[in-house]
This record gives sequence, structure tokens and C-alpha cells, in this order.
Amino acid sequence: MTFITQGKTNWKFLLIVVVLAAIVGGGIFAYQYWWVPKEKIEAPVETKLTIDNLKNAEYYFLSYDRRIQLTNGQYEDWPSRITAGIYNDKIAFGDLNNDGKEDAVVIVTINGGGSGDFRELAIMGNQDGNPTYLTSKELGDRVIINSVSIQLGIITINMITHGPNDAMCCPTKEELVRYKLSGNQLLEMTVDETADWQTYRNDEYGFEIKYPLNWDYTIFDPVSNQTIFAPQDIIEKIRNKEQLDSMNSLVVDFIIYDKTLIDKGVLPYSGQSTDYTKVSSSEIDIAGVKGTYYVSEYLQDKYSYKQGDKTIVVNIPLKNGYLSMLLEDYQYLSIFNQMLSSFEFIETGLTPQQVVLEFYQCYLHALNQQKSAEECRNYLERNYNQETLEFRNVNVIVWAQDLPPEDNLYVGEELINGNTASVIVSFPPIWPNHKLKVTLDSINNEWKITKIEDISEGSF
Ligand SMILES: [Ca+2]
Repeated sequence: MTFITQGKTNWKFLLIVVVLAAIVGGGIFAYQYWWVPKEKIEAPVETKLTIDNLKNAEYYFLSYDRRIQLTNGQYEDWPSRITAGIYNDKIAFGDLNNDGKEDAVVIVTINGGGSGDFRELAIMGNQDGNPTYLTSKELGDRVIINSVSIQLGIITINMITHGPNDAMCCPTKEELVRYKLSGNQLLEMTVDETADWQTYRNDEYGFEIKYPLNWDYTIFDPVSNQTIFAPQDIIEKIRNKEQLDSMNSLVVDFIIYDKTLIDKGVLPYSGQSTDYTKVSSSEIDIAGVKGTYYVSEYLQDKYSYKQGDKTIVVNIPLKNGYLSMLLEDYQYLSIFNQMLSSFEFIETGLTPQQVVLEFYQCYLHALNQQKSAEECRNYLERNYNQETLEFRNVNVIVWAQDLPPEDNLYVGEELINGNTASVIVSFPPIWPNHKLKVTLDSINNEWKITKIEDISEGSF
């Protein structure tokens, strides 16, 4: 991205980024900046559920097949010896049915007079601020609930259940269960649905993210690092420029706002409502950092969106800027959220280009120390510990005896595709026709050279 620093291309570059941001963000940036009338949109009336109204709501108890109205979190029916209640400190809030309003999960407990004490997970929907029972799940007799949380629409319960040798009184087996709401049903999730997903890795900005097995990605604009993720057939169409008319076709994409952009005032989306969108925002914990999760709802038909459609922007701080993840097509919400929860920071070791440079510095070193090419090769083999290192037959061994000064070596184009990278090395101006293609594999988050090919045109 060296040309950003060249004064004469700044404006053109900025224009590209601003236009791009306007297109990708559903026009939100540009419109809020230049065309939105200054009157503010009325803020929607607060319709949040509170612990107090959850303590005074009606619940359905599965274990006793009965609807019970709680008063101040309790219920007592002495004739039938039934007592019930909720745990005030085991309540979590979050939108579970994607209507943009925070719902709640509540742990309820019911006892029929015996020693059995049954815990259930109750899902309370948000109807204009009133808790409304949606569904529930039996968790067990006398299990201990450690914590309940909602993250990206996924409910996680940390609890202690009964191991094979535990008495009913005293469970000891720690268990983590996760549920998601699908319609009015609670689905238990397998431990990691993303286990067989593919990994996108970005060494420059130090993060990786998973995407589904039958999906692919394409770098749409290398300047802003805009990268689109979608099912393979859609990516194919985008690559062939067949499907760019509809923003929804972008499915999931991201833009990296690095320090250079931010210093120039090109900022990630900041969530203002417009005359055609209503935006709500919430803080989200992603891989240990605080991000912001914006949901925009279209109040009228606009671009390729219909009234009521939603898009999401999530800003995640990186060491050197912001990653802005966008969901353009709301039907992929659950995949988008899973991609987000797979986000991880990675140790930024050497980039493929740096590894290649280091590799060539060895040759320079060998030259200066009067070491032989053989010695240097041994050094590299030791350092890279790579049995498949296949440079023996490449002319580079010969060149090592007569290497150009460091300035004349150009470690050029770098292409990273998942765990494989290639770097083109050339030697202008001494050998302008000479090029090498160096292939690297990422092994345990470290780039290792696996192959060097002479791709020169014409003879040396
Ligand atoms: Ca909701």
C-alpha cells in the first residue's frame, strides 16, 4: 500500500474508498454525511426487559405442565405444595429471535414438595417491553447453574450436572451447553459447528476468521482490503463480474480501516440513523476486545433493500486500525454470527515477504562471510527444518556466489490463499528478466518456504 503515502494519489484513493464505503455500507456513510437533513430522527421508545418485570411475569413450567404467574420472583401454592421462582442473578439479555429487541433467558426452578428441585431454562420474548413466554428446556433435578449468557444470539449455560457416580443431592460434572432459538424451538448446539470450516488468515493485520466449507472468498478491492465471503456459486459470479448489481449478493464482507485511512479521516461506520434506516447498536466481546455491533433496519425501500430488511456492521479494533465486518444479506445472519465468534487474533510472525527476505539475506550473509552456497543451504535447512525445501535444482544456488547488493533485490507481489502463500522475487535492475516464485505454507502459524521456482522469461 505504498502509494497511499504518495501525495499525488491521495485524493483519488480517498475518493475510491469513500465511494466504496458508500456502496458497501448501503449508502449510509455518504448519505448521513452529505444528504441527510440535520433534524434528528426520533429515538425509538425504550422497550427493554428488566429484571423487575421478569420477576413479575407468567412462566410455563415444563416439569409440572403448568402456567404460573410469579410475584416478585416467587410463587407458593401450599395446598398443592408447589413452590416456584426464578434466580435473579441468572438472567441474561440478548436478541434471540432477530427482531432487534432484547429478549431474556431466565433460569426458573420448581419444587412439588418432595426432594426434587427442577431447573428449567425459560426464553422470554420482548413484546413492547413486556416479557412474553416463548419456550423452555428442562435442565435437570438439582443441577447447579453457574452462569448464563447470550452472545450473538447463542445462549451458553455453564452448569454442574450429575456424573455417573453422583448422588442426586450433589452433582459434580461441569458442563457447558449452548442453545439457539429457531422459530419457537430451542436447539441444542453441537460443541463447535465451525470445526470443519475453512480458515481465512490475514497476517498483515493479525487475525483469522472461519467461513463455511462450501463458501469461498474473493478480494474485491485490494486498496481497502475489501474481501467478500459467500457461497461458492455467488463468488464465482462476482469474480466473473456477473453479480454486482445487488448489494445483497455480497452476503458477508469486510473492509479494513487501517491507520493510514483513519489518519486521513476515512472512518469506519459509526451507526447514525438516516431518513431511511433505523440503527441500534450494542457492545460485543470479540476475542477479548470490545467491538460494536450495529443493526440497521430499512424504513423504506432503498437500493436493493426492501422496507424491513436489515443489515449489520460490526467494528472490531485491530492493533493498527479497525476491521469492519458487514452482513449485507440478512438470511445469512446465523453464519455471520458464527464467523464473528470464530474471530481470533493471531501472533503476527514474519509475513511471507519477510520470510523470503530473510531467506535471501542468508545468501548475502553467506557471500559476506565467504560461506559456500552449501553452508548456507545447510543453515536454511536447519532453520526452516523443512524436508520439502526444493531449491537445490534452482539457479539461485549458483547466484549465491555472485549476489546483487541488497538494494537490488526486490521481494515483490505476495498472494495469500488460506494456508499457502506465494511471493515473486525479482532482481531489477541487474537481472530485469529474472523472476522467482517462492511458495510458502503456514505451519503452526509460521510461514515456511516449501518451493522455489524459476519463472524467468527467456534465459538467464
Ligand atoms: Ca428479540
